[in-house]
Amino acid sequence: MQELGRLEDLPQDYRDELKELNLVPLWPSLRGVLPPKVPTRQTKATHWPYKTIKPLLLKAGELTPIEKAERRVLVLANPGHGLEKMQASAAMYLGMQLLMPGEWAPSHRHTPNAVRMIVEGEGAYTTVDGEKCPMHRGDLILTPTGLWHEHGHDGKDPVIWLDVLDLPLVYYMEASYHINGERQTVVSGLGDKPYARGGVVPTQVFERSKKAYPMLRYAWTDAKAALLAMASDNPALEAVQITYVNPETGADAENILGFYAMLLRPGQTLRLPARSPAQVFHVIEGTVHAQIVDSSFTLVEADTCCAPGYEAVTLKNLQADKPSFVFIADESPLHRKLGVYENRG
Ligand code: GTQ
Repeated sequence: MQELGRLEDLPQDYRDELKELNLVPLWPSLRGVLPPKVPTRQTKATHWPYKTIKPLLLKAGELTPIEKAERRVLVLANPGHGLEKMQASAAMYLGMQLLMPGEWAPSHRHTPNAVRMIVEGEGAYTTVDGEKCPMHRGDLILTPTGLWHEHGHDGKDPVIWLDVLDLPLVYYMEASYHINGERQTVVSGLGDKPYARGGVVPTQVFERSKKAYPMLRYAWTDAKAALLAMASDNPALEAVQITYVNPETGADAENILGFYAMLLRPGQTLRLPARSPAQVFHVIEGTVHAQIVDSSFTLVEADTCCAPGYEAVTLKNLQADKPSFVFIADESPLHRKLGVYENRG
């Protein structure tokens, strides 16, 4: 490949003059911004074991009252991006959030989209756009862009969940902001129940819901039942996987990030092809080995890891006698909408 001219090759007075006029020569940086064949990725394969996060999160519960935190979160930051950037990948943010019994995380809305994957504890709920969404382990609850949301807890034990947001992307776009609000009035008659069975949707005198986000809570019992049915009905099916979708349109549940759940059969090894989006893996049930570039992680229940884009990932269920279940978040909807999505096999 042709060596391009360096900045140092240019006379200092010329460089100074460019700088003064807010001008930059492209050629010394051209290969940096358009590297050959594969993008430069700051996202490093990183593993965040739950057993290391939980005690520190509980400690945060003692150190920082909810009023001083609003959201009591330890961010799972990718060292490849620099911890202060608080990003797991280019577009994904991950946080582990703690709510103690009786606490309330006040109502706000913001431009980034969020989801929560419930990790541990009973009795908490999120109210989104007037809908009270109970939290049970493995449930996925959406708080899409612009919708009011607040968290409350009527139970006895700490509740912990994983937040996944597209905050890094929205912040990079200079489009990230929030608005604080009043406690929401819960509206009855909303909720995911009418959507709980595939193939039928609620209808008002032949009119379908016009809501952009008709379903906000995806119960793990339903997602798991779908995966178990797929696995038992199709013994030859290699990738037993579901996508969390908008049940009115069939599109991804949110606009920027994609959410999926996967069943790994007892002892199964599954190679996921090298695709352009970065991915996050979180074990809902079981024990899974993940091979990502040069890193290999043993993920136990509630562990989370991330993988850069353009790399194959191999997952192995370390349970020989039981399926393992993995929640996956990725940047696919974003890549597809922007036309940069690739599957390199
Ligand atoms: O629960 O609303 O991890 O606004 C980061 C920002 C959680 C939330 C996060 C948020 C929230």
